[in-house]
Amino acid sequence: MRFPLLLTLQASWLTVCVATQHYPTTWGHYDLCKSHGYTDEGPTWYYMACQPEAADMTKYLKVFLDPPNITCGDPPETYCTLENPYMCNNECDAATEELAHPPELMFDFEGRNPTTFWQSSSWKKYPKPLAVNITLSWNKTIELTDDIVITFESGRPEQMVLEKSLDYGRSWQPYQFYATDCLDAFTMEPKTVRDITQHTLLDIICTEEYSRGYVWKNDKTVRFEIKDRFALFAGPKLHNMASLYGQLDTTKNLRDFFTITDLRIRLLRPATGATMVDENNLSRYFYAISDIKVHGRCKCNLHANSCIYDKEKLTCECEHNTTGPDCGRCKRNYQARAWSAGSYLPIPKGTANICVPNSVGPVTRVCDNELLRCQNGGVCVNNVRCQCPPAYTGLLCEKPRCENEPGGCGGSDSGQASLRPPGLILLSLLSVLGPVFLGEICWIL
Ligand SMILES: [Ca+2]
Repeated sequence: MRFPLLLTLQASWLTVCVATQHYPTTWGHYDLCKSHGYTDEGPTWYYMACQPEAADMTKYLKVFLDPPNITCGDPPETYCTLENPYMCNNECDAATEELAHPPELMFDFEGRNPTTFWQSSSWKKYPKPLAVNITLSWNKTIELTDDIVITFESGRPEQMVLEKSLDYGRSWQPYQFYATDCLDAFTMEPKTVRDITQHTLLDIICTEEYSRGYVWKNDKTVRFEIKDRFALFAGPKLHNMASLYGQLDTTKNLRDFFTITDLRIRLLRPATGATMVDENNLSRYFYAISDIKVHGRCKCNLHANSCIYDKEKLTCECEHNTTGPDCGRCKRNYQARAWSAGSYLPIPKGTANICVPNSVGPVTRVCDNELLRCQNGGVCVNNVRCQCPPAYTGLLCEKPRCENEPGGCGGSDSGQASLRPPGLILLSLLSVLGPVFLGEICWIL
């Protein structure tokens, strides 16, 4: 998963080093987290959160079923439809490729007709529950960026739980409960994602939205709504992603909510389409899933904008002198201050939180001569503050002083437009693009 974006960034970087004389030719690592563009006033930098591109994460998972022998076809079995007990032409035979329904068919390219799907053996042991756990493991922390969508080829289950793990499957928490009758199945009041507010976003609900029986045959999907939850902060059309990222930057619980290492789909009761189970024809009852969508990105703690898949493992390509699978610690000899995650917010509000060489000594956060530069001719004093020229103020001398004066900077002699650092112009405009869902670029600030 080495993304073309990285190459693009490096290419534009080379161009820009030549083109913009007032920037030195060495930027250290932080330059990988900004890209080059043009405005009417000339070249500019787009600063972005240092994170890999969102992608289809089903390419990188391992799937485990429990019980392991629950897949149909060994021995071969014939199934009837739920709607019509006399229509029994669904044959499953694990030894015949065209009639086999192995788990990998939940993740192959869909869009063909007929669809390909995994199928369980039937409910032969009724009334003992037909329970199946499907575990998806990435062996890497992933941040979800879009809805999880499970498409059932048969009726949707009458009871199901979607669970997540943040510690590689050692412990599990529910994400959402699904049932035809939430009170009966889980003693929970039925709710929908529309009942959730900013204050209750972390609440786990039971929903009846995705469990209607075969009379609603055309509706085959079960969903865990990520975008609707994002919309509570970013607005209905996710036009204000900056607001969401501001929340993510400061609220660990919220970040963790969308972060997983594993997902587990617990199928607890198949579709029956009726109150009574037909014990004379149990081959009508089974699970079949044609597709599972999981969209997300490697979690790299905002210290990498690329994630590679090598030897069946995802790894962040860490920048900022960080290391570890999630860039979760400073490299050896770069521990002059405690490790900290990067920021969704651009300099000067946010910071790359670069790990600092031991030789530098304790650092207090504000500026250095190489990476967190004072702007507009400001001079960094002892890494503690920027000494600004008279026309500028702000932590990194990023603000024209005239902005605070009566009449603002409208005067003809302010000269701010041409001196203003490239990269801070147009940034708020670009932030509305909501690049989590644009696919090709990291989010731009
Ligand atoms: Ca499929």
